[in-house]
Amino acid sequence: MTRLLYELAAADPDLRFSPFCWRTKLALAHKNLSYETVPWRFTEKEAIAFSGQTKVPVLVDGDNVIADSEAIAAYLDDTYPNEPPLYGEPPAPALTLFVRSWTETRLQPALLRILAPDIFARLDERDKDYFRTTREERLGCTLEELAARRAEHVAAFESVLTPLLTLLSQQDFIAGDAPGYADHIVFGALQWAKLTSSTPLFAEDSTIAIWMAAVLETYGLE
Ligand SMILES: N[C@@H](CCC(=O)N[C@@H](CS)C(=O)NCC(=O)O)C(=O)O
Repeated sequence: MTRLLYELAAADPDLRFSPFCWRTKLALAHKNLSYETVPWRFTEKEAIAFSGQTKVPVLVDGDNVIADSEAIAAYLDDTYPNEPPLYGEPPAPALTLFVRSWTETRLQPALLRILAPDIFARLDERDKDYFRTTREERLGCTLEELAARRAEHVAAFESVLTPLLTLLSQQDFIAGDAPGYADHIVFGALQWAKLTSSTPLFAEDSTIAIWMAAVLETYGLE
């Protein structure tokens, strides 16, 4: 059986930059599950219509179709209980929810203000109008206005990072001695930044870069 993951791609089909898809890719690696990816662009809604919604990641696992990174993580723990758990025992699932909440309400919005113009430049031509319209509406300003205030947005991002840097100065991973789904969630956001930002947002010898490399190394990924 081939397991399929529909994953967001840029004009370059090898540039897979979605923070949510990265969560799922690390979750699959954590569960020792192999898969093939299907590159997908923002405007290819019909290609994932079978999943009943309009976003990626979408996982096709045999007869099961699961959309939404959170639903996929829960499905993987339910379906593959003999593989290492993503969430672990209580209270870890509840604490992971807090990490997700911080990532989605603080970290990713701060990054989107920096990255949106850079992502736009990397997108397939077919996606550009859609991305500009939806993101300018979401952010309340044009991509050009965002780019003009990049330094301000980078400073805001650095401030948002403080709790993560404090944590990683005391332990190797967010989940403790080894990465768990909380690490996958935050890694996805920072990998999105690493792959799309026109200028590096953290140095190669920074705490963030060292932690990201350790997460990848855990799963034998590059
Ligand atoms: N809650 C969803 C969010 C997924 C999501 O927003 N995916 C983006 C790619 S990073 C997407 O497919 N966007 C399609 C669009 O904006 O139309 C999850 O956790 O999987």
